[in-house]
Amino acid sequence: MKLISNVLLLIILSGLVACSPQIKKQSATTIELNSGWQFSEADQNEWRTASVPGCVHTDLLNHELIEDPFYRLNEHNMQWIDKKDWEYKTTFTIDKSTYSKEQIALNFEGLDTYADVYLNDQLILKADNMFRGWEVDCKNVLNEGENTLRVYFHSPIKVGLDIYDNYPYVVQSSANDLAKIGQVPGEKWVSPHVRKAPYQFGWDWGPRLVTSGIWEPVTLKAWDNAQLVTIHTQQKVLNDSEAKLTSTFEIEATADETAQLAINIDGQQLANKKVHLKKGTHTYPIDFTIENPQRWWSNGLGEAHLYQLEGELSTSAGTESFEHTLGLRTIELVREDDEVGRSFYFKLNGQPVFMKGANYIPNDVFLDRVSPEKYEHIIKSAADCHFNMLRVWGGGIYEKEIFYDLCDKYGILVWQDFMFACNMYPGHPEFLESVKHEADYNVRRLRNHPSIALWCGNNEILAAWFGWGWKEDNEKTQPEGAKAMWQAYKDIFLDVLPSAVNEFDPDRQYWASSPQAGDTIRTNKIDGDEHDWRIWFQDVPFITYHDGAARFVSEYGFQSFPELKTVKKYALPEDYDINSEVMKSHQRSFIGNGAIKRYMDNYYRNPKDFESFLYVGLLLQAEGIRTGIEGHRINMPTTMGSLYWQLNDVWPVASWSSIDYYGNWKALQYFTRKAFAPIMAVPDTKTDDLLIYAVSDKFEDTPAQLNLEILDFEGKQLWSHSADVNIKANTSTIVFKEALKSLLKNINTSQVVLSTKLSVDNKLVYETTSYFKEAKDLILPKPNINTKVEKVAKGYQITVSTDKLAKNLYLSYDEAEGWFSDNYFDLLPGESKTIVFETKEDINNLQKQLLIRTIQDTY
Ligand code: BMA
Repeated sequence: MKLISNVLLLIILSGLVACSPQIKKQSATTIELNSGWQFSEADQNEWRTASVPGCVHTDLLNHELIEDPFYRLNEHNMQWIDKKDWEYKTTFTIDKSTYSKEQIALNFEGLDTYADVYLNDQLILKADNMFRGWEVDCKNVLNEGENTLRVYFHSPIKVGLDIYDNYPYVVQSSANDLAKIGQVPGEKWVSPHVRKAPYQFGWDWGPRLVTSGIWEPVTLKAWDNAQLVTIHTQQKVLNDSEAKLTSTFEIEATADETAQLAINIDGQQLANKKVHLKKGTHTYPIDFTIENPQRWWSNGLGEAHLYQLEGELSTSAGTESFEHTLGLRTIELVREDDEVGRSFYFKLNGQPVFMKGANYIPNDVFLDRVSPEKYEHIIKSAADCHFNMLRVWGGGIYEKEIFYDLCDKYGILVWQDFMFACNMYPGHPEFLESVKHEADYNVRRLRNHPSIALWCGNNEILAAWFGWGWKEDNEKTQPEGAKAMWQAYKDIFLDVLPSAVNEFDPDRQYWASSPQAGDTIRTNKIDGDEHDWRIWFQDVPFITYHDGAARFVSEYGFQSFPELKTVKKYALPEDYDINSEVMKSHQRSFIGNGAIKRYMDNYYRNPKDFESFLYVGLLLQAEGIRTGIEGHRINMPTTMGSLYWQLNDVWPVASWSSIDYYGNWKALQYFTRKAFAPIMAVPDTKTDDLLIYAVSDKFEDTPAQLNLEILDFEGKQLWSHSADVNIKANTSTIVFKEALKSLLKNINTSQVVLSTKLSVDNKLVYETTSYFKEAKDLILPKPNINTKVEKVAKGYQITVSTDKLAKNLYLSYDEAEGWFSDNYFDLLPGESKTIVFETKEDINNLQKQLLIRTIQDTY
């Protein structure tokens, strides 16, 4: 009924207001200014074509003025770039009708970082923060006809050094600021002072390549009467029969005027309203109702249903619209006292949901290189592996729109950090002002995305201040500085940022630091979120993950080098040794190689060569983090989140990532698809009993069949067990328990595999293999593996079969780009499996080119 009455109203009103798209009179003209740009080193007058959006490094690369910065040790020779100033310029023409508009503004959506902008040689803007947009009125400086726009970028290092040298104390940074590689005089940490992507100054998985450039689009907007600045849509009521919403229009008007607002959902007008615009910038709410709403669910729990919202402002000058996607859901971070301590879990649409996912960093050190396809590949990979959350970590960037659009679409919730990580920060008024603008800008930009679940102030600063000795060290060496740094912490993370959330996105919660326990303490196991780095940094075994970790594990991880195919892109055969200069330079963790080696010795036999080392290293990481995910999930509902460190890479490197820089899935990514499965079984063979946990994310109990088998490596069944089990909803339950001593009485545990299968309605929903000994202690026979390769529409289909256990079978085409539908899996004796290698390339001599490896080949 409601809809019909709105349609009628529309017909009546259409006589008054131009509503149909065909007859829409544009009230605003928007011109893109992203072409015709040139760049030059400042004062050198050597102008060459440039890309906008872009950066100086990729422009130099496109002109072959520098070599590939990722290749071998090239990064070290490119440190001069960030010590120079650079200029960008373009010309554009303004026609009469645009020029005659009342208001004309230039919009810079992102300038990296210290940028003086000149229009027709007149300074119109001095920018100093990469993370915000800038709108500049330019009517008085603009010409009808030709105009020149010039942007002068000051070296962020030189500006940073200037601030650093004149600052009353040293702002504590971490060793992630690779000032030494950056060849910064005195190895000074300038990064805390510069509001620019922290990871470009280096990180323990990243190169030191500090860019300058116009990294987001530039537009010019001209308008008469009024402009629709933005819309914020808030959900007031959501139940099965209706969603009541309010869209608040922010409108800037040049004079008082009567205007018309309208809301269209999926092309249908649901509300309109006459408003009296007041001169200046003001807000105007309009209410509307969606009948029988479809909810937005996170991946795995239902459809991530999206509505398309279009808000229209019509004045006597014409109609302007603003669009955003709309997802109807409730989300809440639940913090309640309980028998363990205090909960930390997300409730989506009223249901507690275990968060499965990873930490996300930018996809390149040069942001302009990340194609829409790359974004989609990364987020679709996460969704395909049952992730429902990514944490946009605070040392990268507030991501581009496309990232959140994809998360909305694939049902991936976003834990959104503000861009502050592992540094203390200055707290002088100009800095706080800059941070305030940055926070306001990004909260306003992103708040309509249903995927965003939480705003978080920073990464590991609270932990560093209280737990890494920063407080004590600074209190000793620079007491006044220590006081000032803590005050700045409170100002930024307990005032400026939460105020921005409160003001512009009051429906979402704010969490000051990750990790944090309670409201103040850095970390503990009973309250808040936790970064569990005992594994990796403290050398404890992987099984420690089963110890009943914290309430929500927002970081934990283990490194690997990428596969050989990726190593080949940055290293020569003569570098194939993890201690070579090139490989060491592509390993940024100060404990990296040693930690990998020590853990490898605990679980695997010594790999016989470099290629074997890479492959075993990938398995080591995958097994370790699988143990982590399983440990967290079996601890449900005490633990309600497992976000490992880290999903992706910014360059080809040894890191904690599960997908390498080129988009190849490491073994870990394949393992997450199993470990994050909606229903899974976790065999635990590490205590006196064989325990089988069944874990479910479903909201109803699932009757299932459990099948267990112990097989020798030739395929002979030595023991089996089948039972009907009830898999309890949204928790973890033990569905099998038997003393290992009696179970393994006559069994040689170095020669057997345990196969665990869960079936629902006679359909296999989960299977996994486990062992009673570490891989190094297994006596593995040499399997005979058969392969058959056929061309299929998407690429090639490979069928593999084996006579004996093929442990962690790995397939690769070193020379072809593509993606294997499965890899690094155990193939049981007598089993066969069909895998698709998706590729656009034609591969000659397929059978020969296919490389196959199992653990048995590594020693
Ligand atoms: C955490 C992250 C990153 C870092 C990772 C590995 O501290 O927040 O700072 O890269 O650990 O050391």
